[in-house]
Amino acid sequence: MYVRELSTIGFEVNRMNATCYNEHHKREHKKGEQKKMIVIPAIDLKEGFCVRLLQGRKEEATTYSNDPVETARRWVSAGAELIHIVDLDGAFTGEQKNIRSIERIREAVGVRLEVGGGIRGMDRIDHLAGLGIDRMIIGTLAIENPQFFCEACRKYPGRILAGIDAKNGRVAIKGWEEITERTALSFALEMEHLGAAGIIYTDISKDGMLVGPNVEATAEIAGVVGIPVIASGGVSTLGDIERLKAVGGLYGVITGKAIYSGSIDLREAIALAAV
Ligand code: AMZ
Repeated sequence: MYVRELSTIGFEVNRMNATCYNEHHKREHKKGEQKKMIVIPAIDLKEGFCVRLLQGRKEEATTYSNDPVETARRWVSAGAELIHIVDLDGAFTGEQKNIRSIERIREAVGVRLEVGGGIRGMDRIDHLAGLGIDRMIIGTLAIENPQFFCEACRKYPGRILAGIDAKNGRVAIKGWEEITERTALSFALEMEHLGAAGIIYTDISKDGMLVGPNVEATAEIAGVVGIPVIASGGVSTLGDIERLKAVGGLYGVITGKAIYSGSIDLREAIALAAV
């Protein structure tokens, strides 16, 4: 299976500008040697509110706060060193709608911030970088325009992450309302080739469901790429964090609903993952 996937990648990459390879990230990240992970709290923004969705469906939003800055401060005071922010309006429509909230979070906290959702052009990346956002996450445009993804990686080395959101192993885009033919595995390999600084792998059927992460699929992705992988979707207990740690070599895990609903205490999760 891997052979077929890899040859697909070779074909796709060959069609593109050969100068677009970024060798710098290759195999720098040593897999399986360490179990320590960071726990990354998520702030998903919809019309300025902090929400959580069920399996990404916008009509099933639960609002947790009308104050994203206060939420960010809360995660920082629990020990977060990196916050994952998604502009959901941006992901669904392609037009970022929560930039002001993101800007205010940036002004309020000193920890690293990664932002995705609605990044559909270099001007959007430039703008976020200008605001002091540390890492930008690209999903839809990485599928639609790999050349662009590659150019972004060259312009912002170490700061562009591929957001790979999968449903039954196939990559979803545009707010997860469109499922492509691409397998998450082949896409992950392509993203690594093109210079991604890391991969955020989300299992859509688990997201917001508090049913436990898809450990097998995450391990499969982490097993084939040499860049850092962050697991996302479904984490609901400290046991889930233990299971992801046991995979070995995962850079981190994103948690959303679990910390908002209180099924996980962020401080405890950070401490557990850090050893
Ligand atoms: O919940 C959703 N429906 C959703 C979501 N959380 N749709 C997209 N996203 C996130 C992805 C990634 O971080 O996980 O938005 C980012 C990708 O956005 P885009 O606009 O580049 O496809």
